[in-house]
Amino acid sequence: MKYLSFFLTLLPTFFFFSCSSKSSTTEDDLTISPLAPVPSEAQLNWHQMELNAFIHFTTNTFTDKEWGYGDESPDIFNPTEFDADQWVSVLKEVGFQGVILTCKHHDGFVLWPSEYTDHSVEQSLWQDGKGDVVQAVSEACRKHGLKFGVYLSPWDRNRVDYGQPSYITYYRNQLEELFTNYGPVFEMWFDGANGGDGYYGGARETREIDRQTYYDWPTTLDMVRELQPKPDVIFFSDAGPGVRWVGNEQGIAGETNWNTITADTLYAGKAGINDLLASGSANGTSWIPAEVDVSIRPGWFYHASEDSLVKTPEQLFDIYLSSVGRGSTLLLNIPPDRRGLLHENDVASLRGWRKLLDKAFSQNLTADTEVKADSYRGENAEFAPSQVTDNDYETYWATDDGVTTGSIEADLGSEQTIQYVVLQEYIPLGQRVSKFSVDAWQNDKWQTIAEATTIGYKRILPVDSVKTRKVRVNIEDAQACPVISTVAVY
Ligand code: FUL
Repeated sequence: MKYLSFFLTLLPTFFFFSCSSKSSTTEDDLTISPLAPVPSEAQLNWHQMELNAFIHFTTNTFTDKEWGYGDESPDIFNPTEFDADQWVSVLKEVGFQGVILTCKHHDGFVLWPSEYTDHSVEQSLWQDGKGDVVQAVSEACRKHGLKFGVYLSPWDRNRVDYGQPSYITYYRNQLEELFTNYGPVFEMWFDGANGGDGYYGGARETREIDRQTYYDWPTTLDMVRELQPKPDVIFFSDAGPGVRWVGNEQGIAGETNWNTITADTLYAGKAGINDLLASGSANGTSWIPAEVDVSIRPGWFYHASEDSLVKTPEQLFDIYLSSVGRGSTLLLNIPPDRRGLLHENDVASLRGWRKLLDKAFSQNLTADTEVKADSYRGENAEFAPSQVTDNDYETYWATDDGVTTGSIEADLGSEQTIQYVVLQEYIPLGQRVSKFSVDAWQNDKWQTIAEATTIGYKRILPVDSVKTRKVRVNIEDAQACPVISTVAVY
């Protein structure tokens, strides 16, 4: 036992040296050292979800506002055909893996019958005050096999004590209800928005809080972790710690997108950090990937005036490329209407988008083709180039330690027209690649058809209908030996 623990103590040191070593790999030492930081199990699961849906629904849906002031009467919340099953079955059909619901937005109206406030569905006309949106959505998620997540706005324009310590207790009490009564929660979303003015129990004034200290997030997050030890909750905020905001609401992750960032000086709502959030940093000290949140409509909430402005399938497809296709997860907002249903236009757009995705990515032309590389780790079959086309994320092509460049080539068997090149790094071992290019064999020579920087969990490069029989991916720079799970061509 003693020897084992001695060995375990040495393990990190061993990893450190072998990780930073520039010497080449020896035959008996082929294990690839993780390049820290690496994702937690929950973060890895989150990456693999790729598509999550956001649901914005509250009194705003009935007042036509985006940010309710906090003085709305609960009576106005009265969806006539509320059907969470319709929402979740459509979301499932088009490929979403999880749903995050605005359980309370900035106006403070609470979508479940909370013990701690009289400003909730319990005081509304909806289902005679007996309804519970959180329960309906979490149950529909369980029924359809989607994960359930919560958005609970820290800013509360209704609460009389917003700005005082007692409000933090109120916020934590609400979290306790959400994390105790509705089954597992995969992600908790707390955003940094705070416009200052509000109803605040009748005070109708502007209140400033110190965004860095007021909420005392570390204590709140520890409390949540205790409420739900497993599965781990992913905490979203500008600064993580689970996932970070991408810095814009247009659906665009950075062309360069590191999952790593140094969070020490970041906090939710901090000004001037949007570009950093979009790109992350190569030498960041924590794994906090960017989540791309964007709405299918101009607003986050339903407005009849925006029925004709629902993003088209083509626009959604572009957003998919600039989010999932840049190594992020897409959180697409689809706001239910006043009936309590996803609107026909939104549903039609989602279905059209799914068709485009299926059409674009249905036939991987590298599947079972011959692949070769200029080198592979220890010339051992475990790291052979064929691992990138076996449709198994757990297997990969890798080079020797100290070798941070390499080319891998797929022969498609006959000339094909290609539109997309899809690459995946094996991120449990860290994000490594910082520069790569893609060549196509044309007129008896290699022509560069795409160049980019990071790969991460998934990188999709559109190439403009290139006709070729052979495709070559060149890793031109990496922070450590590249570890590539997938090279696919469509
Ligand atoms: C922002 C909020 O102010 C918006 O209303 C919306 O909820 C968006 C997702 O986050 O911070």
